[in-house]
Amino acid sequence: MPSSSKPKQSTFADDVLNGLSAMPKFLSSKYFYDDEGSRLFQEIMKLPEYYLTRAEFEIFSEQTREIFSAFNAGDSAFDLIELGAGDGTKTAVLIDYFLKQLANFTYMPVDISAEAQNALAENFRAKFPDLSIQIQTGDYFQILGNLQSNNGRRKIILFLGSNIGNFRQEQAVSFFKSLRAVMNENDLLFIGFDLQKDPRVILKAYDDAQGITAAFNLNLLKRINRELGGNFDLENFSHYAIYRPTECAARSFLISRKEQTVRIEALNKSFDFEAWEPIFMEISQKYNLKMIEDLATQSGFSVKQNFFDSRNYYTDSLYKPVL
Ligand code: AVI
Repeated sequence: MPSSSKPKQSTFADDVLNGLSAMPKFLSSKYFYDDEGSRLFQEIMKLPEYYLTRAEFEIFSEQTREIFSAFNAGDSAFDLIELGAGDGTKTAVLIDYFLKQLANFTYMPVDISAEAQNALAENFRAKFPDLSIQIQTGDYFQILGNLQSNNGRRKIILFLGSNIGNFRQEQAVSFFKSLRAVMNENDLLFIGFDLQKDPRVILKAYDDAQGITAAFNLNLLKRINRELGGNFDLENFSHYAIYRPTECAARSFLISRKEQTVRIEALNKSFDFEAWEPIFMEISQKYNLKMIEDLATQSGFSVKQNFFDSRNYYTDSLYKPVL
């Protein structure tokens, strides 16, 4: 494809302009993860209220053997490809077991940022000297597309941590359809879904007592100040989270505590806020089994197996391509 016909990737500045000009205003949570945002997210994962990470870790630790046999197809070699690997703590549990079973596989963490990847690779090389590891930096679909045509090995793709929950329904379908398009019939997709449960438990996970989630949201305003020359006064905004059981979705907002105007130099524009006006920041979709099945069907997969934690708070779901 000639480069001029490629769809233009929107930039941080474009997205901020778009979101703050809309009614109601919004910002995209994909921009939460600058250095400080990534550090705050590490803290969130350790919070007593944020059950998601521990639930998925329990599944990986308690059902390692079952996961291995669901992944395994005889003794054929495979690539274990992790999209957005983070620090790889959960995956390390699988890798340790797979190596002990003498499985023939290569671990491929995929991320757009090389920095996190290098730290992960260094850690895993020290921990697992026998592991074959190949860092892949760049666009998910391009990398998977290259693997599809190049090496012909089975691919097991991991998309963990309930990351799919931060997509709207139509975005989730289109994301999985794009993955399906670069998968072969024996490949598998392993996805972490946070399940519906007592709404009070969910709400607390997004409104913790120490205020770390509030700082995580407010950090995006700090990022706009630093990178785009904004003058948001963080004291004038407060974090507010809701969970709507009819939609199975938690949402977070930053609320303008007073009437104010914020200037963003890089956009050469000022934005007016009314008192108590919200900025929609993030959706965290929760699922039930019917929604997980429907998502599979709509995007060209069927559900091969679900793995649950002991409280049924969370599931890792194994999707296989439908021909
Ligand atoms: C990364 N993602 C799955 C987290 C979630 O639970 O939606 C992000 C997060 N937002 C607030 N706390 C954690």
